[in-house]
Amino acid sequence: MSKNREIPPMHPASAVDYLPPAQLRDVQFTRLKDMVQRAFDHVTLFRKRMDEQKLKPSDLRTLDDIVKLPFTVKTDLRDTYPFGLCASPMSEIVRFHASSGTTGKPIVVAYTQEDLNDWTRAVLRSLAACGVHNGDIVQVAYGYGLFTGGLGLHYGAEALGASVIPISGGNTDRQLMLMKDFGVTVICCTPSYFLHLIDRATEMGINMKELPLRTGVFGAEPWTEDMRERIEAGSGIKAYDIYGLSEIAGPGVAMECVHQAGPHIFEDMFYPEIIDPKTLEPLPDGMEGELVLTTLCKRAMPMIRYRTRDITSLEPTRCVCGRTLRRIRRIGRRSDDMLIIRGVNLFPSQIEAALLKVEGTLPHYQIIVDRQRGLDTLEVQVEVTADAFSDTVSAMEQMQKRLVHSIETITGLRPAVKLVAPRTLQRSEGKAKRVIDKRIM
Ligand code: DLL
Repeated sequence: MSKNREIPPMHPASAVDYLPPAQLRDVQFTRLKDMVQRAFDHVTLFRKRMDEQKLKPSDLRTLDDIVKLPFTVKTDLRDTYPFGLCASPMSEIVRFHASSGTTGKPIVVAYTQEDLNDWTRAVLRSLAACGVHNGDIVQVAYGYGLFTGGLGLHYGAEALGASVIPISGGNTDRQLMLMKDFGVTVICCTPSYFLHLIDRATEMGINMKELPLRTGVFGAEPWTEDMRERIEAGSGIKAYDIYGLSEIAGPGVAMECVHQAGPHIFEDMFYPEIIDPKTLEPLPDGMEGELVLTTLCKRAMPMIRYRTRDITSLEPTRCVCGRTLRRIRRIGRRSDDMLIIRGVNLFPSQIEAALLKVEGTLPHYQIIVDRQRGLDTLEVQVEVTADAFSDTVSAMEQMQKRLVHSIETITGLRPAVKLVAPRTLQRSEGKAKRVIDKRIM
């Protein structure tokens, strides 16, 4: 079967992707003023910070004044857990999602129905940008649930008029069976999982190049141009980069168009800045730094100058597609120690919090991340006290089980846990080297 690569006519929701820059700035400024007023009126932490800086929403005279506003960081969500940053009453909130925090508790994000509609529109525009249309059969293999990937792509694809298979993550053989039997044309999952699907398809005697599958919508973790080449050569599809984060909405904050030249930010909804992560000073387009995003439409949980910790730059040139939305360079690293394992965010401090809950362990551990046949693996080596180490085999097994359970409860990831004798793990002079990441992308 041949892969149909015809580019569909522009979807009406995408018209705003092409707004003249001056008009786009007008839209951004009007929305920013409303957003800041809303946060000032309803979010205690934001109001307190504005008061400390002797700032009022009316001090925003132009869009560029955004640099005067205080930043928001991930720990603000932790410190106000679960609902402290909400600007809407519970009677207007219709959905929560959650993502990893830096300790035992997740960070929580809330949406009103209008927020969900806006997010759906952003995902619709994302899918339309890479040529997905009604008539497509879309397999959503991102996780459904508290993670934003599954439900985010689900509603966007439905709104586009595509037929959605809400299969969620995992169960690889079933994924491949449905892909083949239903004639799936679009797959949405993490790029590493898709590499795994290619490997397994080969083992099962399925030639992906002969399937109607033509488009992959890949994100939620860093990936490289090399991975794109491997994916495209191994499956005959076109692979597109989708970016997003729970704090801002979920997937669909930025998305590549058919030219595959870096994700366009939906700037009418999410205002981007790049700052130097050390000095916090704004950087011009083209310079690499930390991406800071301000939600321009969100009601339930406005985010003002949220420090994403993702390192990138804003492309100074216009894309050949004609969109006026700026593009970010592919995100390859972060300015903090967050790891992404099978699409799940993990902070080493969460592992530490989990270990502390189990008696007999020492505060020395090492996290070893690897990739086997496209799938990330996680091993945690933990030093245990001399007493615990000389205990019976069954006592050691019990302890190992408790550790696996504790880590799984806090992180959502089930690691292999290896107990080691005191003083086995290498000590470093300065900062302990907690993470060994052996993945080559
Ligand atoms: O990963 C939302 C998402 C779902 C995006 C599905 C794309 C597809 P979080 O779990 O909050 O949300 O993780 C957000 O993941 O700050 C980045 O560090 C990383 N990330 C997301 N997309 C990309 C990407 C979702 N395309 C964090 N490239 C972000 C590199 C990405 N990193």
